[in-house]
Amino acid sequence: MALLSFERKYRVRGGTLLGGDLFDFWVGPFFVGFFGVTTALFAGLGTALIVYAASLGPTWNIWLISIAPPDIRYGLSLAPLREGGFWQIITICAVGSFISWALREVEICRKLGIGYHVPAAYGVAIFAYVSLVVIRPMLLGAWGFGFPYGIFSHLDWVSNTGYQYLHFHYNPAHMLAVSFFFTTTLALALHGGLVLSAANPPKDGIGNGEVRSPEYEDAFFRDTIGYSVGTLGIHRLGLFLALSAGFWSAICIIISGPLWTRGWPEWWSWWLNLPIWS
Ligand code: 07D
Ligand code: 07D
Ligand code: U10
Repeated sequence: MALLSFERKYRVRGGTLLGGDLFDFWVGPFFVGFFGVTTALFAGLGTALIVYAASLGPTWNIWLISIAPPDIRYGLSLAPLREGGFWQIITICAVGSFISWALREVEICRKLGIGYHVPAAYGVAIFAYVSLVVIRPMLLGAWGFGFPYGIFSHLDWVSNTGYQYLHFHYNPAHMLAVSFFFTTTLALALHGGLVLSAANPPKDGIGNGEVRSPEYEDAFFRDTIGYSVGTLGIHRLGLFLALSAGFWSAICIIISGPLWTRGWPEWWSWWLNLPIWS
């Protein structure tokens, strides 16, 4: 079915979680819904606050604008607007709009009668963000442990936080996360390559450019590595790899400080202390 006639068929009422029929409509290509409105409100307010806080700062240089969290001495209390309070309200707006966006995705899934895999996956990204600006700061007792909202300043935060633990690469959860990120790109490159190779075969080769079926894709990997994970399986694997990358990222930063306060290389002394060496 062509996309436009499909849209006519499925663009009907129902499936919303909140608001009933009130916001059950589309604006151009966008489904609105109750959570579209809350997304727009949170994102609009958050963006306006970023622009306003930037207007008070020393620069309009897009790379250097930075809205910092409060000083550590404010602990978990509210800070004055210009001393981190903007960061706190912007964080509330960000969490509000990310969660609204996920719930809007859920409503769209319900309308279409498809699974909730995409919003669940986005939930892992939200978890990683919340682990940085809510969970870890709360465990450490101050909002000041969150990262500043600025393009370069957030990179400084990552570097400074990394060196606080001497050598962040020795964080075992960071190792898992990094390996899952690398594996995700490997899997997507293999999958994209394989699908295109079957959909776009050479015109002058065996088969004269005729599009190949999934059996050919299976056969390629059976011939190469002795096993094919299958056409549905590669998508399950891809989702698992990508979500694991985000999940272990969240874990690696939550445990840095709340669980382990020394340098990460020192954590590995358990290995040297195993009784088998003595
Ligand atoms: C391609 C989808 C489109 C999204 C884009 C990002 C904004 C920010 C805000 C001026 C893949 C839109 C950007 C809305 C403008 C202001 C105040 C997604 C795609 C194009 N980072 N990070 C970037 C964010 C963290 C790190 C780029 C956000 C953590 C490193 C962009 C968050 C840590 C590097 C950006 C976030 C961290 C970057 C490209 C939130 C650990 C880079 C992002 C909300 C995760 C790279 C100058 C990209 C860079 C980069 C945005 C969090 C580390 C500005 C929104 C604190 C090491 N980050 N980041 O393509 O070039 O994402 O930085 O958590 O090297 Mg970051
Ligand atoms: C948090 C983004 C969430 C985004 C959301 C959506 C909008 C809308 C609108 C475009 C999690 C936002 C949407 C704003 C935009 C429009 C229209 C994603 C998030 C909800 N590291 N490291 C990681 C590597 C080193 C350090 C993660 C590699 C050094 C610290 C990942 C290397 C030191 C932290 C990772 C390396 C160090 C990390 C990031 C190599 C510094 C973290 C991915 C090759 C000296 C962070 C949860 C991530 C983390 C993190 C990779 C090096 C420090 C696994 C490959 C040794 C302090 N590093 N790192 O988390 O775990 O994405 O955050 O050297 O905090 Mg690291
Ligand atoms: C995949 C796939 C597959 C496909 C695919 C894809 C994965 C099976 C079939 C998809 C993949 C691609 C298309 C490839 C490219 C994608 C990427 C590289 C990922 C990154 C994506 C981007 C960078 C694009 C990001 C763009 C976004 C997020 C859109 C931006 C949208 C907006 C600004 C509008 C947002 C909509 C909202 C909030 C809800 C509805 C709201 C409106 C329409 C606005 C109007 C609002 C109202 C009516 C409410 C009132 C609001 C008020 C009052 C608030 C105002 C307040 C103020 C203060 C301003 O596997 O194969 O093929 O294609």
